[in-house]
Amino acid sequence: MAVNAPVHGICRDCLSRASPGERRCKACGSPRVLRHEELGALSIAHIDCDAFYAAVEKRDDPSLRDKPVIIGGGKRGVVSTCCYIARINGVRSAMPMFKALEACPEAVVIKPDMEKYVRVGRQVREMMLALTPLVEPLSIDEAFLDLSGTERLHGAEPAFVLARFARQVEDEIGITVSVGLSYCKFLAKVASDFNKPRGFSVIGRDEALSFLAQQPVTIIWGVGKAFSATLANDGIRTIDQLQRLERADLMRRYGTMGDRLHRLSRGMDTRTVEPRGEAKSVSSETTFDKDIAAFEELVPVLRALSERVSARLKKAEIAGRTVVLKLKTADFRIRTRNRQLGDPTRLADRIFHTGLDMLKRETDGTRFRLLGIGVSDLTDVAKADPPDLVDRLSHKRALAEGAIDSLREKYGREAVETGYTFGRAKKARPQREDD
Ligand code: DCP
Ligand code: MG
Repeated sequence: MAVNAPVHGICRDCLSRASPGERRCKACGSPRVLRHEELGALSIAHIDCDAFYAAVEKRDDPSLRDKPVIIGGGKRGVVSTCCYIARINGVRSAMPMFKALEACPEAVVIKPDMEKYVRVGRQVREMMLALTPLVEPLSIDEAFLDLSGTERLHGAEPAFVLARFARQVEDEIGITVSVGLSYCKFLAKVASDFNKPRGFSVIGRDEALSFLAQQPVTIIWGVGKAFSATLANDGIRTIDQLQRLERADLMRRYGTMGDRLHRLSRGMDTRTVEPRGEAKSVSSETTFDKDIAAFEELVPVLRALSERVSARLKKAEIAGRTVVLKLKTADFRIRTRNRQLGDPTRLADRIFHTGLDMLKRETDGTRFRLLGIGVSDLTDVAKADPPDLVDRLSHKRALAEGAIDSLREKYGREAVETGYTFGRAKKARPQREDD
């Protein structure tokens, strides 16, 4: 197709096809013409909304348009996000509010309205799903999309479909997004972050190695503060240094992470875009008012959350075979731990004790801001918690739990509190839940 010839382009404002050699779009004069040699051949995208919460608030109050806006505050007193004007002044996500206001005293501070953001996030996701069923959400405002094989359906190549999508989000929802387009998830995500806001970056196969060579190791998925410090200690700061090391050498030094460094530093990433289907897990989580490090303080919370999960499993008549523990550290790192059970369960007690065992290993002085527990590998309740469990005690526990459940049904949930939540149930009750 002629439009896929290397030098042709797409105007991101009026969506006209731009001819070779035109710096600006002939139709509308816009300089935002997308051009790339591999434009017609790439189909894995990552889309991330720009300054998401702040963009929604600006949309809803046009008087904020040219002002620095910070979303945050509340009990934790930190910045959730801020608009790009505030970023010019040095404000960043997760910064204490007092520091943010020192950096940008004229900023308008707005308390987050999560319900509204979830609503807008869903709208954006619906629009993505109109492009392809292969949408893998990563968070409220970002997702991977696989547009392979959709060219005939859309009558246009993925790059064009994505440019049209970005415009449509601006026109219909009133916020902006940044798009990354590549041949794999890793580079699509790197690309979407590349010229935010309102960005559209393309990383092709031919340039992947040379592009990566110039980047710091921190752009690699899984290389956070601690690991990049380890690498820096070994004298490794940029990806070209990784590219020069053998796989075996990297694995000897860093174990499985070494393998990942080897592959990603060379732009080798075969992970597929995994759409989120039917509920694959049932879970409950809570964010604390204040970070917690002490095991004994986390235990009653875990108990209360396990009971919630169990109640929902019982109501839906399902059970799960894998217990999943989730923790978010004070510096926003997510840790998840899984354990598979012999038989699926819907009992709070089994969920709790399995979670407790995993929690023990994680409480090493790290401060946590979030704790969650859930089960996955869902099955029909018929196979759950058979009475002939290897662990004979658990049958007794199951019976006891049945009795507790019927008491609760009769007298309400405060009527029966187990030892772990007794007297602390109010504090331990989750404030926020995710399915
Ligand atoms: N968020 C938060 N606390 C953080 C980071 C993010 O509450 N430490 C929230 C607010 C953000 C939203 O999640 O609006 C999306 O996170 P992003 O990292 O995508 O940040 P933004 O969309 O705000 O900005 P960017 O333009 O960099 O994507
Ligand atoms: Mg974002």
